[in-house]
Amino acid sequence: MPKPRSSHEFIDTAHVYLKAGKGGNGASSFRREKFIPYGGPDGGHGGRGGSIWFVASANITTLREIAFHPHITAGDAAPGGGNKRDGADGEDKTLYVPLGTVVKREGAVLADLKEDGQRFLAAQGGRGGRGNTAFKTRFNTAPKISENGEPGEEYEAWLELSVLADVGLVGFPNAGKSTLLAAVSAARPKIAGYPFTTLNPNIGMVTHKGKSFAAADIPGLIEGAHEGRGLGDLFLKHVLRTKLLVHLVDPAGFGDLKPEQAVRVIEKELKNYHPLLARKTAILAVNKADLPGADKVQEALQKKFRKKDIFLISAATGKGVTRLLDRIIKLLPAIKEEELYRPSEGAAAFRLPTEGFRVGKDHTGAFVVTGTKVEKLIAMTNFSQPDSWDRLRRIFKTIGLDKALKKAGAAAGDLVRIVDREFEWSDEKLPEGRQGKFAYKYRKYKQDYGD
Ligand SMILES: Nc1nc2c(ncn2[C@@H]2O[C@H](COP(=O)(O)OP(=O)(O)OP(=O)(O)O)[C@@H](O)[C@H]2O)c(=O)[nH]1
Ligand SMILES: [Mg+2]
Repeated sequence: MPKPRSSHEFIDTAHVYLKAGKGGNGASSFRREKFIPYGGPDGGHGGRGGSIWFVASANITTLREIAFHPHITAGDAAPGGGNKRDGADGEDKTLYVPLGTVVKREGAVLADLKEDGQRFLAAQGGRGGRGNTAFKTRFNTAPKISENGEPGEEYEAWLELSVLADVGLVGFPNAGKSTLLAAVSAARPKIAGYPFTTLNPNIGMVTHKGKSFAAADIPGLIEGAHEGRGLGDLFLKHVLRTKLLVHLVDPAGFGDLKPEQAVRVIEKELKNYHPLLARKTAILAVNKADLPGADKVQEALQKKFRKKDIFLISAATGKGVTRLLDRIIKLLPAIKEEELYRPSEGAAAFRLPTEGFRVGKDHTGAFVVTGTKVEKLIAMTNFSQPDSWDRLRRIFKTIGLDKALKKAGAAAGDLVRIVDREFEWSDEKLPEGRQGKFAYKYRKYKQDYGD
């Protein structure tokens, strides 16, 4: 499991391992009463395994907690008992994530958690196994069959935070991005007269003339950021979802770069990171208007970028800031948010049990059967009950597994492996009432499931 990127407070990715709770085993039991030596079946059902939920919360700003505790489990359920007692459900686990957290599995987006309180069922707990009361039929009034609980859903997920803000502040280090955010919102980012003061995104809510929007200040960019220079482009994903960029320009330029060159470098870096950033509406603003020469820089830039309306502001004195905010609240309502993370078919796609199965062969010549439905049947069969075992053989026949194995060349004595069980193939005619080609003989292949 890759280590979180840094031990710093702000963590925006987490690679986690989810394991929902196992369903409880069903019970096989019979009523005992005076004068009724052999009462009816009364085995209760197992409880439902606990599920894992992610809930978006405006009070959380980082994936830190989750990144440092990546093994996430929910509670197993209790088994059913006699006297029709059903087992207790396993406890759910709820994890709070910041707004803007995207959940991925095998590259597919399962969920994009954007709204406060939005819940996502990340891993479903297993169904409880049915007790023997459920298997009573007209022909079998005393079934000695009960199911094991279904295993909980289990997989590795990637969480990625891409903060949700309407406006992103970009530019070279030291341009005054944090100063501007502090001037217009209640956010208190660190401000200092040296580059790379800001190491994490800061978000502030701006209220201007009755309108509100969220603004994000990210660490400064330098040439080659998309190749990892400076703090690189690690933080550019946090402006991907903004509607509008405010590109702040230091009238002194940056290092040897003149302001005009500096503007072009930032524009190139944005474009190289993602074409979407180049397409975004961007406002250019020359900051530090209180310093001599800033107005000349603004005029010169205006001549070079004729199509743009270039602002002249001072984040420190507030000069020109009202006009800039006026423009932002005027533009924002008309800009549509681009759907970046479309939850494809969502988690449901991974949950559909595949009806089919595959028959293959391993290097020892044993037949290997795979498929979610078949594997689940194995997990839920109580092999200590001959009747359950019989039921499984019947199901294998019904779903065509016997035929498929025969077609694949299975002969008497061959081994058939499904998950952690090994069965012996039999060609013998089975006694009355018994069906299927799987011999009684079976053994566990790997670990013990504990039934
Ligand atoms: N004179 C003057 N100085 C300013 C103004 N705005 C910011 N500064 C100064 O510029 C320096 C850098 O400001 P920051 O807000 O930290 O710059 P930044 O763009 O956030 O820088 P990084 O976080 O390193 O990317 C600080 O010393 C500020 O006081 C302004 O309008 N006028
Ligand atoms: Mg800063």
